Amino acid sequence: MIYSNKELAQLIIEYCIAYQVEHAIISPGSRNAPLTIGFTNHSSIKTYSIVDERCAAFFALGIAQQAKKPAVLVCTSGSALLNYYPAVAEAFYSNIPLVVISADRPKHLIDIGDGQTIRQESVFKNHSLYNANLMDGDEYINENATQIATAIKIALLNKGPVHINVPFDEPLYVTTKKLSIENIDLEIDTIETEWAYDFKEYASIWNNSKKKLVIVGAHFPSKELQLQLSKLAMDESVLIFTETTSNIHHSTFINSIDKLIFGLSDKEFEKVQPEILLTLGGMIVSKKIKQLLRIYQPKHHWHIDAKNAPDTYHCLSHHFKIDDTVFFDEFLELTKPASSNYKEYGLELKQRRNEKHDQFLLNVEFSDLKVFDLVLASIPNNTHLQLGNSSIIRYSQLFDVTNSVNIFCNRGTSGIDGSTSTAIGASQVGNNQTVFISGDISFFYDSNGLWNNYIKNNFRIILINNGGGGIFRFIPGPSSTNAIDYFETPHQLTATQLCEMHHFDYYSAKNEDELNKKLCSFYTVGNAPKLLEIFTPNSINDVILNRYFLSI
Ligand SMILES: Cc1ncc(C[n+]2csc(CCOP(=O)(O)OP(=O)(O)O)c2C)c(N)n1
Repeated sequence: MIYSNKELAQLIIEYCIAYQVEHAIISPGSRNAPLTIGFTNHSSIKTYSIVDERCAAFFALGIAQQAKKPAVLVCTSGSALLNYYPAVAEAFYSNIPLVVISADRPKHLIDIGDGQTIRQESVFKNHSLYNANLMDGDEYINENATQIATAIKIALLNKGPVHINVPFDEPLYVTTKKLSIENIDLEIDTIETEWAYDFKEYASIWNNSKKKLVIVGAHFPSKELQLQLSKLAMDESVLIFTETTSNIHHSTFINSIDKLIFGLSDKEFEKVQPEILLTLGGMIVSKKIKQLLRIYQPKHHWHIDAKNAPDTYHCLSHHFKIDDTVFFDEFLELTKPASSNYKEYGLELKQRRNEKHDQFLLNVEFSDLKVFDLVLASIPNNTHLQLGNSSIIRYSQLFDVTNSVNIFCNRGTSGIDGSTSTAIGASQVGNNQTVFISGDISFFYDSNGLWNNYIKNNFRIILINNGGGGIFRFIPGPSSTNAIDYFETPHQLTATQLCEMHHFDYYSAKNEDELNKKLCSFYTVGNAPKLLEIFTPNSINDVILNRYFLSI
């Protein structure tokens, strides 16, 4: 076995192993050599080499999102570290465990004119769960060990990003065959979660209410939760709204919130306005439901989450600080059905909207909306689907996706800067085929995401190229200005050359026939990953979407 002779590097790696870290993504540099030597020489950790730190961090985010365990990032000193920030912020808001490890110069070499040196300590402090600023010097070894263990443990337990900044003095490349930290106590505390709740008071309010709305935001697929929610939904006073990213499916749940509530008159929405709003899961994509519930507030808003309770609807009244499945285990025992026509009203609306939706899509012209209809219907069972931000995630909310498909999107910060990298990272975990659907601006933004050696042959990208940021034609505002180009950023780029450079098989379609033909064989495994670029007309996409909403 080969180790760096730096005790701090040895400590970090031993703790990562003790906490069962399995993936480390390393970006190149010299200051981080002790860590690079340490991680790459340890067989129980899979290492990846990714040059661009922004892409490396989103790639790690994708791995951690799927593995539900921390992925480690390792970079050199200077601006390298700052390039992790977008993914750190995304991890912070979407509760994904990341352990960022940055190499630094010892304190006395900061701000004195040494190259590639910036103020690195606690640089992510606004968006991280813990910052371990390690100290240089043998006398600090025990304190450093505690700091490292605390950081990794917090990432794992509290699910979010932590930062460990490690000062290394030169020489950086000296190795040894023996750990010099063997006498250090590497015992790891066991991780326990505790909770104690008396639900009786809440169950009594629940049982006496006739209109109860449950909204499920982004959630890792959970059969247990799905079952619990279907039991809850047997009650005719309960309506369940799910988002595409909730990965919860049931024929009596409302899985297209916007489709249902768009166009409701005030009187009609009053019928939907709940007495109790029970929320769980992460971010909600539907802007409309947030707007409406902020106006038509429920008497009670309870949020279930072991960690946070964002006051999304400006009326949060209680936070059940426990895991949602643990909550329902107890709560379902105490609930009784109430007679009500609340659920019936919601389901009638759903049926009407779905009929209109089908009618509209039957005859609609080739456009972003039609492309979504065709593409989502083509996704094979058991696919792992990653969605880009902007209109991609919004369009997908209007369609049914089969329940064997798991869906993810970076909604923590809704950035367009790392979706490709995240999808490729996510595809490293498990064997299911990963399909990534992206808009053109997001795709070209993160084109460095394709620059790595880990893209599997069964990885697929569907690029909907509408020649710019289509969302800005649809949302009110940009087109009323004389600066629309600065919002939409129109362009003539295509992905052909990127595909050639990164060894993707390239396909394209510009009408329905071509698209149907290309989709037929698109998912079958070949000798290279594939990208299908679909060109849609930006001049009518927004008109069609507006017509769609009016018609349903
Ligand atoms: C890092 C970052 N910069 C800017 C934005 C603002 N923004 C939101 S959507 C968008 C355009 C996205 O266009 P595209 O990916 O082509 O998707 P479309 O809207 O056409 O579906 C921009 C620039 C953002 N979300 N994230």
